Amino acid sequence: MNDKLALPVGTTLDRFIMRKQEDFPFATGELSQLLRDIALAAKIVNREINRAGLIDVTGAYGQQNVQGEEQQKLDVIANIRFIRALRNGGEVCTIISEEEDEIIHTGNNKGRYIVAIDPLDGSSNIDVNVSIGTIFSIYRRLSESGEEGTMEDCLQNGTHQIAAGYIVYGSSTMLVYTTGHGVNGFTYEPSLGEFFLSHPNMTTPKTGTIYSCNEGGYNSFPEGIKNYLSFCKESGYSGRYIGSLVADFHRNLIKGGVYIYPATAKSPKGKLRLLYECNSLAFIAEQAGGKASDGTGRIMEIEPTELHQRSSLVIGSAEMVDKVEEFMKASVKAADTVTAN
Ligand code: AHM
Ligand code: MG
Repeated sequence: MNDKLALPVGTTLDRFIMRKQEDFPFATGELSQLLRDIALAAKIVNREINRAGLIDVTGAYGQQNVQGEEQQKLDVIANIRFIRALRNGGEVCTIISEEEDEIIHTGNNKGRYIVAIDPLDGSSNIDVNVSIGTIFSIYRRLSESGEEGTMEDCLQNGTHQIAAGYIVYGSSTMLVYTTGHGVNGFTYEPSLGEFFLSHPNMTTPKTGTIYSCNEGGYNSFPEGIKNYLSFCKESGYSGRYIGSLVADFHRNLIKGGVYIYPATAKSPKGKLRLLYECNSLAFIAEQAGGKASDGTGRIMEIEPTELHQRSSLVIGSAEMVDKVEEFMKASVKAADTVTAN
């Protein structure tokens, strides 16, 4: 990291974003404003989450999203809050959301940015006071300004992200983001209504001893993943699985570990969404010195072909992700040998 970019712990998110912008010549300030819009919506969603047990926002909304999953009321509320903030901000021409079937045109056709968002991740944990999160990716539009954004704008691979981040609504609320120059984390101070820099220049340990995986699906996991899980157990690793991707990822980012959601019989292409979940966290993982793979190759190089595309995900400490890929490769080789014989 460039020292010139270092700012002290306690710097407010707004000031931090503004100061970073000053370090980039020709920056127009639009991306900075966009990040601030996201932070504002995050504060509002945080407020709703914090009083979830007291007001009527828990439980099912009574509808399914495009992927046939039951929407929770807070899923819907968070979706509305983020879309409203992004629409009002004016920098974004098009939004894609895990909760929406189709592309959302904001009406700001001069907006230079595309946002992909999972407004509230970890739906199954909403009603039980367990950490949940928001995940976002920002891309520059490819189409001409002045028109609505296009499908091509939305289906860019992860290497084209210009910023990505997440908010974890946990024991404290944190916003972590990257613009491709390292990763910084901010903790929310509710009485002041501000995010403050608390985790500057976050880096993830090269390796760790935590694996996070829903082993309920074990019987239908690929052989390579089964073998890796046996390796984890033989090595005395700790299993830690919250069931909220953001929270599991955040813990592993800090402590060192690997999160695995492989293909299963129930979700043959994996459960997690490439555009709303995998790419964003992959960008952050790589910026922090970690890795993200689908078990065979780099997540950010997968060319998306549809909005709600799913992928297997192996993400976290670089050496652990490499190890999973090794086990995957070895199992394919072993299967090939058996077939050849
Ligand atoms: P969601 O976007 O509908 O909340 O689904 C994504 C979540 C992840 O946060 C979490 O890691 C995973 O689904 C948990 O799935 P499972 O219950 O199959 O372990
Ligand atoms: Mg999700």
